[in-house]
Amino acid sequence: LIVVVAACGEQKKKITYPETDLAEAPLIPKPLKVVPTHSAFGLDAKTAIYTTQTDPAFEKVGVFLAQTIKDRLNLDLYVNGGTDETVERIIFINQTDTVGSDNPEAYQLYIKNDSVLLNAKTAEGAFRGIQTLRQLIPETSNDTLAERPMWLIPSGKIIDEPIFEYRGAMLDVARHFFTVDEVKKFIDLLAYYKYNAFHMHLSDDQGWRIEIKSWPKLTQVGGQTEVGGGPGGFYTQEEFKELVDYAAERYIQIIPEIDMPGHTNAASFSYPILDGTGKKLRAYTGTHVGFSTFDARKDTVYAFVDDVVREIAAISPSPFFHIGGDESHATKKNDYIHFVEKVEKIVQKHGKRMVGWNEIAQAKIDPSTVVHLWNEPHHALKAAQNGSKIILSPAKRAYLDMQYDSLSKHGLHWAAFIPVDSAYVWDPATYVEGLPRESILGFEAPLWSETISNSAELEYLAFPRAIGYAELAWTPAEQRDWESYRKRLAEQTPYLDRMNVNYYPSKLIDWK
Ligand code: TNX
Repeated sequence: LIVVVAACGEQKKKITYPETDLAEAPLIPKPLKVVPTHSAFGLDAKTAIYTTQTDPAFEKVGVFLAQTIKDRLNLDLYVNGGTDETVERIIFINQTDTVGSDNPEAYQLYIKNDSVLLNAKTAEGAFRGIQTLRQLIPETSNDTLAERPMWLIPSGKIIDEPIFEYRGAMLDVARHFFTVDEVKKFIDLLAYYKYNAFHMHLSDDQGWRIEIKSWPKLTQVGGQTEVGGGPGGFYTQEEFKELVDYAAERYIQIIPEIDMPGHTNAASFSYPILDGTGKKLRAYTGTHVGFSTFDARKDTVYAFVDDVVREIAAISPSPFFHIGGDESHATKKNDYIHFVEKVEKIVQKHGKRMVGWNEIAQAKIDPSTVVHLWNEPHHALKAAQNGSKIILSPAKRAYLDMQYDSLSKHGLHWAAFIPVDSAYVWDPATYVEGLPRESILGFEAPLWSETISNSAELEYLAFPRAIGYAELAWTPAEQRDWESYRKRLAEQTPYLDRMNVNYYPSKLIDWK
């Protein structure tokens, strides 16, 4: 490879690049450190991508980059191929242990006239780095600088790594079902902004969305309903695996959630033996919460949970399994605690770390269990004192299903109206008073789907706010600034338009 770099170094024709400023590039999330050198790398048809080949994952990252460049610019770049005649410039994706950080997602970019060097310790870090590179490719090429069109990438150095190890978004596919393709499109958008976790809310009162082979009626019956009376739907295990793989190629883990012991009407309606309400069961397509519960004193219920966790764990590489546990208003408190403690053992038996909404901290949970804060900080504080890590999703600030304002077409407002600025101008790390920084696993933006049922509606609520949340979870608070952010956000329109994203055109942003 040294040879290739050297060969490329001997430029055939001297090009006079226009002055650039890497520090002004509209990158989101904003990188930790940017040092501009005011020249450019000319991405063109004679650019080749080389990667470290001792780790095949690095070559895959190179192929991913080549594919995005092909889709967008229609340039076919070699990955670990090409000859002296076909290669004049290179992008080298390099595995190295010396990126000056222990963070597995850290990367460094050195952008010069004839080479881009992307250093990362892991393929995951390299993948985050190529998102930065993608964001630096300009909309239009310069067609007069050389014999071929060149897309000028501003030169300089970027040193980057995230503040949070967990940067997630959630989609509720239970209230309304979203197809495999709709979910993939959302994952693509999340990957571009360096998310690394996608939490799927797979069951609720209104629907059960994942095939469980040992309990087939869950999908045959419970999968056929959704809010408003639509047809519902579910993922076969093969389809779920397809999503897991698709996300994994983007270094995003999928965290499956089966919500219990409340939010379980669809399961109990499919298998009445699970029910703990004693009331007459019927399919539910409304939007109330808190009326359903499993029978926490029945062995069959735990045999059921064991089967469900076992089957999902087997197709879910994420170390986490989310058991929900929220709003179990129809479960007696003692039963609830008993349930959470028993289910934690089941989750652990199948090799996973339990995650649950903040109510689970009422039980005696293991320090390895993660508490997902949404409404009651004291639960999270108590769990943190006992050693648990916390995922932060405070509804007033982080819920993607909250309306922007009273005129918003979709969404709810029980927690707050969340305009684009109030979604951005706060600090997750200090939001919960008294919660130590070491206890924070990360941040997640949940999107509940009572009021949305397709990609366009999903995107109206998620974008642009999910873009700002990506920055809250990646960039240190001292480096975040609303005025800088709103300018960079305005520059996302070419990407969002190219991706056909139905974002909400907030008046707070001077969209390009
Ligand atoms: C509360 S947040 C819920 C969900 C609803 C959401 C709507 C949480 C753990 N439970 O069941 O969908 O509000 O915003």
